Amino acid sequence: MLKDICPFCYYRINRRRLWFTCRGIQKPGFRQCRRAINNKRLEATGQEEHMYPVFRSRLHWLPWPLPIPRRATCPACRGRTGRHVCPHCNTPLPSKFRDSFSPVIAMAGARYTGKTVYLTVLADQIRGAIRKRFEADVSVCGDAGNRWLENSVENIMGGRRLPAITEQPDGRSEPLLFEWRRRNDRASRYRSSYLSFLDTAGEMLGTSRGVNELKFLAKVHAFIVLLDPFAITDLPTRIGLKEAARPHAEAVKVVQQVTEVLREEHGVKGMIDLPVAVVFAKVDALRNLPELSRKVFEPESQGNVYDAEQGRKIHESVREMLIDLGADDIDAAFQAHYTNFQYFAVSALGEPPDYANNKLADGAVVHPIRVSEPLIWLLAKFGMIPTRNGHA
Ligand SMILES: Nc1nc2c(ncn2[C@@H]2O[C@H](COP(=O)(O)OP(=O)(O)OP(=O)(O)O)[C@@H](O)[C@H]2O)c(=O)[nH]1
Ligand SMILES: [Mg+2]
Ligand SMILES: [Zn+2]
Ligand SMILES: [Zn+2]
Repeated sequence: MLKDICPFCYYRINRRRLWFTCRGIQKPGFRQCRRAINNKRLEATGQEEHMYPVFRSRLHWLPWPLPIPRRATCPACRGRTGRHVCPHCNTPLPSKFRDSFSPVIAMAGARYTGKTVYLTVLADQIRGAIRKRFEADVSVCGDAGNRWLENSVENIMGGRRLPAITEQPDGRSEPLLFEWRRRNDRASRYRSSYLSFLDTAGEMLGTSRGVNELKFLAKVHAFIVLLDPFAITDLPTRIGLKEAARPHAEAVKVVQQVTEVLREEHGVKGMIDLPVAVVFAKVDALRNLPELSRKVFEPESQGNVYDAEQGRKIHESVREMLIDLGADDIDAAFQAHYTNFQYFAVSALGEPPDYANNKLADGAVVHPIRVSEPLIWLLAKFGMIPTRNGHA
């Protein structure tokens, strides 16, 4: 059984034991509750939004699986409410959060790897192509998430500008949360799950400070580790990469740090079984590299299932590329520590941008390559979409 995790603070919670927040509608004769900064929320997520008081249901102690009421009475104003919050960070949760399992996926990668561009393009595909392909009903939760996505899509796809460095002074920002509704077959009801993605600041990885700051990420259900192929040994020189595009941290160091964090947090002595999608970004720049299989640039799978065989082929191609490039230390690091990882090769932009001016190349449009595959693999792993030709 997968544990429930708050999609905002990444703490383990029990979705049948959520707290409530008052809605500010008091019972006649009682004084209305006031909104204020919630200190727990401020501390856990940095959110200063004013909100009504939170409390837990009087029936909180009932042993599971007795039904816990969906609504509760505010102890201060006696108003009724059905709005749930996370007991740890007090962030209001979407109304259907308690109805089914919701995967929380963290993304990590060193500075300049392409995380913000990737998340923007992926999120845009979740709302578009992925939604259609899997006949799901998808929406972004919350004003802040919608605003971030609109801005980011408009900048990259409309304005053809690339993002500035992602700043996170205290190491956190609010994750992007999607509601994903789909029925498993025509007869069944729609089920809602929530997908939470976090765009971390790259400065966390590749530096010694990194390990500590990354700890809060380690409790998630799955990881997308984005690696910069330009951070592989002498590859930048081989492909004649411009100085402006050269990365700061070696890919293998990034992998070692992620492993260290996961190991420590999960307290594992043996192998780490958390699903980890190991994603090489920017593969557009490797188009002419003989070590990378042409498979990566072939058309992607279609249809509303995850194709495990195709997934394995790409995995093997990337693995062979690593070995041929003399980066077998990266592969060795995954083989030695993870039981549940798979390689992916993606490009969010589809072709190299104008690195020096931080924008798309003249005349270029965004045409993503395989960006959705890591997510589709993970959705299949969580049983949210079907798989063919083997296991996810
Ligand atoms: N060739 C190529 N370059 C890319 C692609 N995506 C991003 N880049 C380059 O990588 C740079 C960094 O991208 P970001 O998405 O800002 O990277 P980040 O990982 O969010 O960086 P931080 O926020 O600083 O941690 C961009 O300015 C581009 O130059 C891609 O699909 N192909
Ligand atoms: Mg960024
Ligand atoms: Zn109240
Ligand atoms: Zn929380």
